[in-house]
Amino acid sequence: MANKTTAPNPEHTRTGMNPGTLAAAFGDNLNFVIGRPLELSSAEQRYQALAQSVRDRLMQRWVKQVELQNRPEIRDVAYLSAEFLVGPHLGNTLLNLGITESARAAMSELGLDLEALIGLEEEPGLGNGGLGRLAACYLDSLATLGYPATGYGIRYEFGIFDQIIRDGWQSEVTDKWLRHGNVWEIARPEFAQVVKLGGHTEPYTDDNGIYRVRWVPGRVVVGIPYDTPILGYGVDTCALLRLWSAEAAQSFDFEDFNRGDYYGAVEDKVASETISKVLYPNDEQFEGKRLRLEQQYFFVCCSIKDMIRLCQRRGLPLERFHEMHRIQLNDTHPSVAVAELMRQLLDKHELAWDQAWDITRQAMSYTNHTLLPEALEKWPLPLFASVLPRHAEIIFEINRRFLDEVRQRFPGDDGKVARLSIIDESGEKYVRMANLAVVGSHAVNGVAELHSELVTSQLFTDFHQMDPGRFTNVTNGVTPRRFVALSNPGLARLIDDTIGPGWLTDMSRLRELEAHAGDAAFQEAWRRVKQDNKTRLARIIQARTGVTVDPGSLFDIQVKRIHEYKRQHLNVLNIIALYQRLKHDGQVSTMPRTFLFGGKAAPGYYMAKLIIKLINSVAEVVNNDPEIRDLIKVVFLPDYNVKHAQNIYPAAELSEQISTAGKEASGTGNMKFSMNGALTIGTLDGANVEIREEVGAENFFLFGLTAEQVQQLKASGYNPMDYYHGDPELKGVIDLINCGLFSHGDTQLFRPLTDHLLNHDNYLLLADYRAYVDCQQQVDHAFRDPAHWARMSILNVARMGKFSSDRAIREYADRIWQIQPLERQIGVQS
Ligand code: F58
Repeated sequence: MANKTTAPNPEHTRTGMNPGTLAAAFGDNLNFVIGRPLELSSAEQRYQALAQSVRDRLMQRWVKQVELQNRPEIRDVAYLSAEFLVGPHLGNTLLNLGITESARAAMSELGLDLEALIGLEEEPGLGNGGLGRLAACYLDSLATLGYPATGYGIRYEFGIFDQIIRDGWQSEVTDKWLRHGNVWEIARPEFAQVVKLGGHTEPYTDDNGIYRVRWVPGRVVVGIPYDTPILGYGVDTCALLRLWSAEAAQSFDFEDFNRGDYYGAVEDKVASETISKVLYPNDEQFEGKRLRLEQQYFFVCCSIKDMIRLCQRRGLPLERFHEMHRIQLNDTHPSVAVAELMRQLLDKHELAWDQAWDITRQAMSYTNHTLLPEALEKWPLPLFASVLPRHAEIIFEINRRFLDEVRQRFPGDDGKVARLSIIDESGEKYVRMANLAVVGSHAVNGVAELHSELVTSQLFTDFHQMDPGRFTNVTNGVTPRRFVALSNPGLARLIDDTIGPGWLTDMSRLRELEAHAGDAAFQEAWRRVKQDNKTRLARIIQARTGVTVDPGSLFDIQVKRIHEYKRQHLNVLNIIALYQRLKHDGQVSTMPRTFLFGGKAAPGYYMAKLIIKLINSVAEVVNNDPEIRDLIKVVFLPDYNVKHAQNIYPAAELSEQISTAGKEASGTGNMKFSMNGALTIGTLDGANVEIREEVGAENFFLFGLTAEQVQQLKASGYNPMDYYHGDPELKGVIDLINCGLFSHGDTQLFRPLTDHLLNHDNYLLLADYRAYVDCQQQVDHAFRDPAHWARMSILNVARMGKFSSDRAIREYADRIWQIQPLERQIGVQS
């Protein structure tokens, strides 16, 4: 191989950044790590060799940082999250190292195509959607801004299922993402932790006569950490992603085995390893399964013990734990951390209650991501206590002390006590994890201004009244590195050429594009980038679905989890209305449009699955109707994930953000679309409100009821039938679904959906229908003026600075964690 490359300095094959050394590194790794000659290697093996080569360069930087960070005075962030949806690593790490072009040259020197190799990576789908992806964007920003940080989570053996569409229906296939191994992680068995589960507690008096409790577990499992450094963009700093994998305490029970009980011997191993086996694929729907609670406790326990280990390694007394570690709870999934840190400090390290509580509260902060009542976690007390008997006791004691305080401040207000209690005692007893998270944290934040307002006014009203200072807002952000530079290199290049580099780490600089928004030549270049991206996506659509779409048509896209509150079916109602108009009214014209959908439904969520079936059924009819003359096309792209998202956002012209106002906490897809020059059609929900404020009302297609109007309408007795009977077009659309036009004459197939809309319509589709279809006509009208559209698109990108995850992370760092970048922390001391 070496004779094919420019002679490299062998000392640098693990670290060198030029094409020659990268090619040599690739050859070395292919030979010595993978054990294959180039000629006989598979595409997968070549990917492995390239990934190994990039990993070496990553590790070089990580090792340096570990050294710098290993001081007692360094404060770090522990981001606790049951999900991290990081996406493929190779392309992103090349980008962040600044060696994409070197790698491309190195590969082409060997006759290989870099993009093809990048495309082979299997993404770790360790999350459901927005919440998991947010955690990944935050790691990118923490690394880029140089804050010392660890993301702690679970190394699920099976991530979110792969979605396939059969006869228009979703089916799920297990995601074997570790099939070919995972180059990016390093197992660290030396930092394994033991986790107790079940059993009972025993009180005792210690040698000093102090009352103590010991937990005698029913079983123990071991957590093995797997580390993936996440490199920042254009810097040498990394964040660490540390994911725990569950193993049996003894990999085999030899006693049972020797007795001849082979199955008994492996049973414990299987049960232990089940804990990190699979990600629960539900979004916005709480499922009170014992295994889920065990997963949550498993990773929280391992992570807290790991933080304590670090304190001890750096010689910091545990009394100062909170000075070293700031713990962010990404929703309530890790909120048992409040009780676990207390348990460690009290039972193991023998601190007094008040001091342990002080440390816990100063260390913890909690982010709320949803108001939907069905998503709020509450564990039946008997289940909770059987898995975590000691934590149940500690939570009771936290609650007793807290409610004493409440009673003192609000004497006689039993209603308030009942509402604030961590234990729901209104019927069967439950542990309310959100209440535990609020009581145990010094800061609680929502994820967009409107959401944070609703968090205090509707969800945690009583907590807010007691301590308003604890509540704050941090509007979500997304990383422009993955979602602009990596996904949309054409746009990134055009921006670089226009305003120079620097905007990727200072998104406010995009404002400089405003000066060019009206420039015809710039608009033309802008449109060309979009056109290329659309052409590429059209090819992908063709290859993956067989549907031919016109790259000249308006690309109107809704990609996100399928959920009634997100209202994909409102989008469908508009498509059917348009279809009807085109068929029956010869006067009607429309700009050609491609309606694209993508997203997974929770496997047990029947209505969401029926919505997918409806989309595919409408697609089948519309796409094959010769009278429509290909003016509109409807496509459902299967298996929406991070990798596919990277091809979708850059090609979008219209971003559908049409949730019922007050239901979408923030949304982050809305930001990714807009950063790529799509205009938004949306309600005043979540971060849409702030996006519209930033980009300007005239550059945003707004429709629909406000959150307040939604509440008023519901309070005054909403009757969807009134809208059905009051709007002949709407009635026609629903009747058309019911008459079997989209279901081969089956008049029953979509009844559950249409009946629900007509009789309940919890998410007010019918109330918002007229405003939505009218707004879609404004979109059609606006799209007829390419110069005006281009101007609006440019202004959207120019004004999206606020939604960089860098801004969000700085807010967390300054206002919640009180933490400085590593360089500054070291500077302060020396
Ligand atoms: C999402 N939540 C919100 N939850 O719906 C979205 O508005 C917000 O932008 C995003 O968080 C980030 O703040 C979300 O994705 C989940 O997927 C949970 C997974 C675990 C079970 C419960 C839902």
